[in-house]
Parts: sequence; structure tokens; C-alpha cells
Amino acid sequence: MALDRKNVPNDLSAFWMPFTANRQFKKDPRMLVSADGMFYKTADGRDVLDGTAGLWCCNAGHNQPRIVEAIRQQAGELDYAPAFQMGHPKAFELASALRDMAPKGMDHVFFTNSGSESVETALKIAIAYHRARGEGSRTRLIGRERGYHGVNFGGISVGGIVTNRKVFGSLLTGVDHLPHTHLPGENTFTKGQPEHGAHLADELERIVALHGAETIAAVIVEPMAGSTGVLLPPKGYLERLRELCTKHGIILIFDEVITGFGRLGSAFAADHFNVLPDLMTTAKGLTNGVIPMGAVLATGEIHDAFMQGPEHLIELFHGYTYSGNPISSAAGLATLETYREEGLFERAAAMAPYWEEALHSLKDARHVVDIRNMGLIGAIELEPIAGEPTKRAFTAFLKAYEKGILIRTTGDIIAMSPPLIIEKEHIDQLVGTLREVLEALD
Ligand code: PXG
Repeated sequence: MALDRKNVPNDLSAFWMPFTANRQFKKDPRMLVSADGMFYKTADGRDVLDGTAGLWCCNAGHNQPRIVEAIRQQAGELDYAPAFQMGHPKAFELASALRDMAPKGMDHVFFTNSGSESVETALKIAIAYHRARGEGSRTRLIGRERGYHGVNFGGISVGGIVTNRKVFGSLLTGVDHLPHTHLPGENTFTKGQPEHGAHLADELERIVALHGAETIAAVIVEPMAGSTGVLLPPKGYLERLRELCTKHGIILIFDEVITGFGRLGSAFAADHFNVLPDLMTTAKGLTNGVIPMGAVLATGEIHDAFMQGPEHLIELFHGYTYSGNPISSAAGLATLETYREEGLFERAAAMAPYWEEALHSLKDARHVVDIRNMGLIGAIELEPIAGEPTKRAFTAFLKAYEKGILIRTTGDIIAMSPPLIIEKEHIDQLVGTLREVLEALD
């Protein structure tokens, strides 16, 4: 399609784009210039249906008026306040609102600016918590193969996506990994949680036997692995992991950066699976993706372990210039209010069965080898082109964009996570367009 470049800057060279094929993009840029509700508008004036809520973050849809207004107002009232040794009301209000929305027991909130920072924060809190209790030998961190925990050094160390790790040196020491839970032979075309694989949590016993429980600080997992291509926890898996962590005194961290704020049809995955972690990392949907913000939620037990010693001393030497900044806090408050007042989590749950049926109707489409879903998340796995992994799915992404839908691909997996305001007609458009794209694909 010939590109109308009138809304595209002449010089694209300076911006080194993140997680992007820069040279390919700059030859044929895909530029979004505005958005509303379920749709983006492109530089060449086309509407593109947002099948991914931006990057899994715009759960309430785009340009949500309450959020836009809250940011506008806050910017003109208190633009910034120091985050260390000073406070402003909205950060406290947001922390309380988040606690009230979170699973019972997650009583304290540490603000960050992204999922990656939330992960670093949670890992540091876990290690420092054990030390505060006189168990300073607990420093090891256990992640999982195929896990995604952001891109900072702690996160890629516990993460398990090889491309995100292999060119960045030796990473953190003292890290080990659980096996991933993808069992394609046994669990194909699963609707919701797969039947097989709970036993994979028992691998933690092997890791404990190898290193000694007294050296292990925390286990971090995504309750549903998103970035790697939507891997749902097998039935019983998270329960088993919780049991083993409790048994061995290990902190369980749920990385809820994607699963938080309604993605599965409940506020958090912890609610959905009824398994409580000790620490939870969040970001993305906390502010509807509108402005950077993340938060780590901690149980009272973890928080209180730090609240010792003379009261004038700082209890945790950690934080960011923008932790709980006024504009992000205002956006967060308006976002949580929107979720609540518009019943968006319930809406996601109510739409999930239609979403599931629509996605699985693609079972017989060309190249499809698996489909997985839960809440308003779906993944369609394609047979890779022999010798050219990722190419088939990436081509599908480009063709889909040309045909007016935005999807994400990772490897040869198409992942979708639309805003929770999606209507049936949008689901029909996504799935109908995908079928056309897949049928025309080499
Ligand atoms: N943890 C999890 C579970 C994530 O999914 C992060 C941490 C890092 O968040 P930040 O805010 O630092 O990016 C993430 C981010 C995709 C995709 O398409 C996923 C993420 C980010 C961008 C794209 O799968 N997840």
C-alpha cells in the first residue's frame, strides 16, 4: 500500500526503536497518530482495531475521558513533588485504592515506573526481607524458562527468553530456573487452563535439594506467561508452587504486569487462580498505559520486617525519582475508578466465552498448530516456515496491520489482548481478518 507520508517525519534515523526491526520499520513506517476507544488512527488516515491494548496496557480503551481529564488537572495543580522524604496526597490515595483492589493481605505498595522496575524492586525486597529477619544466606533467585520479567539485569537473569539474555554477559549470579510449562504434545487447543503439567512445579524440590532452601530468597513467575506466547498455568501448578514455597520459607513473587487489572476477568491472576503470592509486581494497566507507572504489592509480614530500628532511619534504600509522582498517581486513581465504575473486569469475564469460541473457530485455518486462551487473552501458534523461524508470524502481523487490525507476534505465535471494552463485533472483525490473513499466507 502506498504510504501517505504527510504525517510522518522526514528523518527517522535518530530514534533507536525498542524491540523493533529498525531498518525494516524505517523503510516502511507504521505510524499511529491518534486513538479512541478500540481504534488507532494511522498516519495514512486508516482506522486500526487494537487487538493488543497497545502493549497489553490500555485495558480501558484509548483516550478514556476520566483519565485524560485527571492528567490535565493534575499537571496544572502539582506537577512534581520530591519522592524521597516528602509526600503528596494522591500517591497515598492511590496506594490505598490499589490495596483495596488487590487480593486480601497485599497491604503495602511500593511505586515504580515500569514493569521492569517493579521486578527489580520485588527481587531486592525479597532478598532484603530475609536479611532483615536474620536469614541473610537467602540470596538465590529462581525464575522459569520462557519467563519475561522485563529487561533490566535482575529481570533478564530470572527471565528465560534466550534472545533477551544471551548477548548481555554473565547476568546476576545465584539464579536458577524452573522448567517452563508448555507441553504441546499433551495440551493442544486447550480452552483455559491445561490439564497436564502440575508436576512441573515439583522441580522446585529438585532445585531446593541442589542448593539448600536456606540459600533461596524467592521464586518469581508470571501466573500466566504472556510475552513468551501465552502459556497458561496447568491445573494445580500454581497451588503446588505456593505450597512448596511456604514449606521451604521461600517468597513467592507473582509478576502480574500483564495479568493485573482485569486481563483474566478478575482484578489479578492471584484472585483468578485463588493462589496468594507474597509479593506482586504490576505496571501497564495500573495507569491504562497512559503514563509510566508500576507498583509492587507486599504483604504486611514482608513490609513489617523492615519497620524496625530507630524511626529516623530509612528502612529500605531503594526508590526512583518518579516513584508515585503526582501525574502518574492521578492517572492511576482515575484508571482504577474507571475499572470499578464501568465494571470492566466483570465485562472481560462476561465477554471471555465469546472470545474463546471465536478464537478457537480458527482451529482449521491454514498454518495453525495451537490455540490457547483465557479471559481476554488469546494466542494462535503457527507452524514456522522451515529454516526461517518467526517469519511467518511477522508477515501475518504486517498483513493484519494492512487490513486494519493490530496484533502482536512473538516467535511464530500471534498474541492478542484487546482492551476490556471490546464488543462482539470487534471480536468478529479481529478473527475474520485473521482468517483472511492466514489463508493468504505462504
Ligand atoms: N513483567 C511482565 C510479566 C511483563 O509482561 C514486564 C515485566 C516489563 O514491563 P515494562 O513496563 O518494563 O516493559 C513485562 C512487559 C509483548 C510485550 O508484546 C510484553 C511486555 C512489554 C512489551 C511487549 O509481549 N511485557
